[in-house]
Amino acid sequence: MKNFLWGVATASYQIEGGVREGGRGASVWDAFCRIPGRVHGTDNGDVACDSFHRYAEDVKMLKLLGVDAYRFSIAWPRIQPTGRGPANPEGIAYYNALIDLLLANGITPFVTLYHWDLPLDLELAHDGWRNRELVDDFAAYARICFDAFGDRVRHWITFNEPWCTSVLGYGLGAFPPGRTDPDEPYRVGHHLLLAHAAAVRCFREGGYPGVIGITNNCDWREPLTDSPADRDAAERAVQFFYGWFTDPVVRGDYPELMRERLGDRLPRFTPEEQAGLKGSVDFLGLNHYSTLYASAEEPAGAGDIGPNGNGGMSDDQQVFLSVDPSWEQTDLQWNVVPWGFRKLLNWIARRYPGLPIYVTENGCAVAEPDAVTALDDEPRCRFLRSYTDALRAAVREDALDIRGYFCWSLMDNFEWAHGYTKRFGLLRVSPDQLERVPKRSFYVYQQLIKEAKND
Ligand code: PNW
Repeated sequence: MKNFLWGVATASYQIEGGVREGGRGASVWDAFCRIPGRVHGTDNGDVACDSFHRYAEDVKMLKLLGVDAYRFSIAWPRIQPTGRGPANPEGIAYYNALIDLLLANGITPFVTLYHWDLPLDLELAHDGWRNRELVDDFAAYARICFDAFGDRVRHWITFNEPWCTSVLGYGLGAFPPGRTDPDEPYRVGHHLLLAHAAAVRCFREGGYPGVIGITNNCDWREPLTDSPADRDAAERAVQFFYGWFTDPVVRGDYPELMRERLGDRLPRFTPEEQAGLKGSVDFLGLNHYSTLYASAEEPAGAGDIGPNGNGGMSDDQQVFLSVDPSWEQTDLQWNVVPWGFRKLLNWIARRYPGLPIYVTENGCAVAEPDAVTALDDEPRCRFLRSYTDALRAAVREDALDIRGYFCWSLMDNFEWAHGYTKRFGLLRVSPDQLERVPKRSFYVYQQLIKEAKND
């Protein structure tokens, strides 16, 4: 595959540590980790993979892996410790050093501006994303980043997975600020979309070189049967998932069927806001991890599908989700269904024609109880082969405009509410052993990249 970027992804809070260094302010995740019962054990991101000090080791491993690109995120509280006010020079210096080292090694930086580590002050003193004022705060923060790094960074992502911030943070309470409300996810999502548009406007009006987009997550929903009702249910589920945050940035408004179902519970954009949102991406980012069946009625004998099912928004969608018991599952009970990935890529390309797609995350959690199991991570090797095969079929047979693929993740890291118990890395890193050690999947991915380049 030509003109295709192979990469790996990480996120600031999950790898950096150094939370009280370099003038960094506290983030909502620092606080959330201290609330008993919210995160596994007493796990937190205080040290994580220590990338604040060991970023040169990360780059060395990226080089060895042979990737074209590295997707990482900037911690807002390193740049603006309270989320407002002037830039913190030490924060800028850290990312300058990382970016320069990447470029010196021929690796293209893909920078995510927001991967969930909101400055804590904005939450405590300003109600976080429930407050529309954060739209301007985010745009001001984005401008600082464009000014500081825009001479070298040519690929920008405003938000990582606004669906997770909205649904997990405000609907299910699994992420900060840990709220459970039926309507707040829609309000918060609305503000995130407006903040995206404000940042993109600033990027484009500022004449910075390069491209900007958003990363939305989506699982595939396969109709359980061929009935029109089940097909509609599956379509509805994908529109409520990917469409919620992608229709506005491409077409200027929410999917019609969301409006039909939610009425006034879904906030409205003014015509001016619609104009700002429409076409506010140069590419679409997709984070994809799993597939479920969708049906209009509860399937007979459907078991509990666990925490990644209807996600609290089921009443709004009227979709029932179920699994095929023959599907292999990862250590997070996410289903390994590579054909679902290919179908989703086709769905996206059909609904949003003309936009390049980057797969900004895909990967799997593997149970790795000891070092021997970890280094011989067979299930991850198979996962990567099967998912990159599906991707290559989508590019070559379905002729989709997909420009890159980023494996989640470069290394084991702080897996949010699961702490350090779930492992996604190509490199083994543990809280007591911060040295980066390649697993078998590291070499498999290295090989896959080489093969694909000769395609
Ligand atoms: C993504 N869900 O998170 C994030 O972008 C990463 O930071 C994270 O480590 C990775 O996937 C693996 O979890 C998600 O519940 C978290 O559907 C939860 C869900 C989806 C994605």
